[in-house]
Amino acid sequence: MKNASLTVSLAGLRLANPTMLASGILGYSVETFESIAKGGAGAVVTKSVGLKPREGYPNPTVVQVSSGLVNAMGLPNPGIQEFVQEIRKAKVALRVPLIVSVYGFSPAEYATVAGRAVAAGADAIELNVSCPHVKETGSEIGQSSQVLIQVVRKVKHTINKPVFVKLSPNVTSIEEIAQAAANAGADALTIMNTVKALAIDAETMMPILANKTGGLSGPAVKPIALRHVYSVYERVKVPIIGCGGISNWQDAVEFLLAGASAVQIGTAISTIGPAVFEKVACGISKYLKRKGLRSVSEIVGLSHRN
Ligand code: RRO
Repeated sequence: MKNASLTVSLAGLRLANPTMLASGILGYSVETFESIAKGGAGAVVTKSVGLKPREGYPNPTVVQVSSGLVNAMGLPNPGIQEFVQEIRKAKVALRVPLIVSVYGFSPAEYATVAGRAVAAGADAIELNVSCPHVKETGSEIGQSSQVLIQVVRKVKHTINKPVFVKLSPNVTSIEEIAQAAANAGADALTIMNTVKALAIDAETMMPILANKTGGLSGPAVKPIALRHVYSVYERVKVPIIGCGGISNWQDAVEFLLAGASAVQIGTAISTIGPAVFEKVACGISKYLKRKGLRSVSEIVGLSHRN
């Protein structure tokens, strides 16, 4: 039997395989994006960029805990004016779709930054409405259906590229928020951002991160993300990108079976390196072949059958 096809069509984008670099884990340079594409990623998502440059929080900004990382970087970024130069270079250098993650403090700001990113060559925009620890943006936008709808509508009116919305697990009903994003025109939903968390040092008797609280990522959050993907898939009819603790092909397959059309990998890069993408893609391919299936799309949502 022939090898299974790993190609995925996601909101109009063509991915050679269903793995993507998750926003946040790596910086803003073309060289980094190239190393991720060489590692086998089907697409890359940049760190979140806003209208103005931001320094982010002082160190320490990341701490390792059992089964994951807690981070509070505080949205450090060069601002869109500076970043468009990297987007332009990346468009020339990269053979995989480039998705620019965008944040703002108002619907108009999200739209302005998204518009500039698309003008510079972004293939799609991912709206960060889920950063757990920066005031007046991130999850403060994404926890209110009303505010989220305004942001998504404004961005959709401004650009003519696919708009992904990255959702927060730190809400009462992710299904309700997901439905609101879809109603407002989201082309895909990325589920999920980090889980609000805290690490304390017993010796100093203080929180470890300078910002005190942060967001947990890595294997510890995988079952939470999987559950959110599973339950949003039953409610909302837009493609889902699974994100949360994926570090091997089995994890990725579980997300596809739960209803994700593609998966994002972030924290696992810090332990496995960029080769994680090829390893995961190769594992999915062997799995499909072993099951006698011909394409990734055949297993999307398959765990929902009665
Ligand atoms: O920069 C951060 O501290 C950060 C962001 Br923007 C985000 O979306 N999620 C996260 O865990 N950290």
